[in-house]
Amino acid sequence: MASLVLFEHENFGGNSITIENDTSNLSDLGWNDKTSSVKIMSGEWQLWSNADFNGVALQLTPGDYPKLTEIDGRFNDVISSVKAFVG
Ligand SMILES: [Ca+2]
Repeated sequence: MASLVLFEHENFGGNSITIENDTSNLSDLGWNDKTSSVKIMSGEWQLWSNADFNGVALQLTPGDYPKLTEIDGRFNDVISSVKAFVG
């Protein structure tokens, strides 16, 4: 099963939430526009800036990403939906 953990602050700080299913609107979990760092536990994931898998996306493989803005400067507190990528 694919899973990832979203963190409120950089370097895996603040609150966190583990997600194992495609989530089209993180608002449903009280987690819209909050994520600043991510751990991809398994699978590949697309992290979208808007709900319903719209906007701009980051696609990440398993690993630790302590500062999303180092990957893409637009990605501080913008993630609104996440989807496991099936290649
Ligand atoms: Ca957003």
